[in-house]
Amino acid sequence: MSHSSFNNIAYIGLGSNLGESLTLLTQATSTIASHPDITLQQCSSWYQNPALTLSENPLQSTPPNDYLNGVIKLSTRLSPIELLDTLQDIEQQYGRVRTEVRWEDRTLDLDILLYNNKTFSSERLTLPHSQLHTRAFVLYPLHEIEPHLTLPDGQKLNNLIHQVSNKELEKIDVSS
Ligand code: A4P
Ligand code: MG
Repeated sequence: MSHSSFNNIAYIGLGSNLGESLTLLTQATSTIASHPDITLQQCSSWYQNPALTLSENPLQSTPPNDYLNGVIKLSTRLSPIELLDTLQDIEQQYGRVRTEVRWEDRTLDLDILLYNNKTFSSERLTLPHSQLHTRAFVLYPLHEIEPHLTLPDGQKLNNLIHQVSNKELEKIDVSS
C-alpha cells in the first residue's frame, strides 16, 4: 500500500512513571506504529528524569516516581483531533487511569507536541503543546530526532535546548 497520503507530520511526547515504564513505552510505540492511518518515522532514546510536580498539589502525598520520557515522529492521514482520539484510546488500552488529580502518576501519557506547522487551540487540543518550550524531557529527545527543527513561532529547537538544562536527563541504555 502506498503511504503517500500520510502527508501530515506529527511529533508525540511519551511519558510513564508507573508500572513497567520501559515495556509500556516500547509496546505503546508498537501499537501506534501498527495503526492503519499512521506510519512511524523515528524514535528518540528514552530518558529517565525526575517528575516535574505541581507544588500546590495537596493530593500527592508521596514523592512521585521518576519518569521515562521520549519522542516519536510519525506521518499520518489522521486530522489532529482524530490523532488525539487515537492516542487517548491507546492511553486507556495501556491502563491509564484518569482522575481529577492533575499530573497524577500515570502508566502512559501521550501528548501531541507538534502537528505540521499548525498553531491551534480548542478546549481539547492546543498545538504546539503548551509546555513544549520549557521541558527538557521533551526538547532533548525531539532534538535527538530533529536537530534542525523550527517551531511554528519561528524559534529554532537548536536555540531552545540551550535555554533548558539537560543535567537531570539520563539516557536509558536499552541494550543492557
Ligand atoms: N490536550 C490539550 N492539548 C493537547 C496536546 N497537544 N496533546 C488536552 C495531548 N493532549 C492535549 O491531558 C489533559 C488534556 O489535555 C487532555 O484531555 C487533552 O484534551 P491529560 O493527559 O488527560 O492530563 P495530564 O497529562 O495530567 O495533564 P497535562 O496538563 O496535559 O499535563 P502534562 O503536560 O501531560 O504533564 N514530569 C516528567 N519528568 N515527565 C513527564 O512526562 N508529565 C506531566 C504531565 C507532569 N510531570 C512530568 C511529566
Ligand atoms: Mg497529557
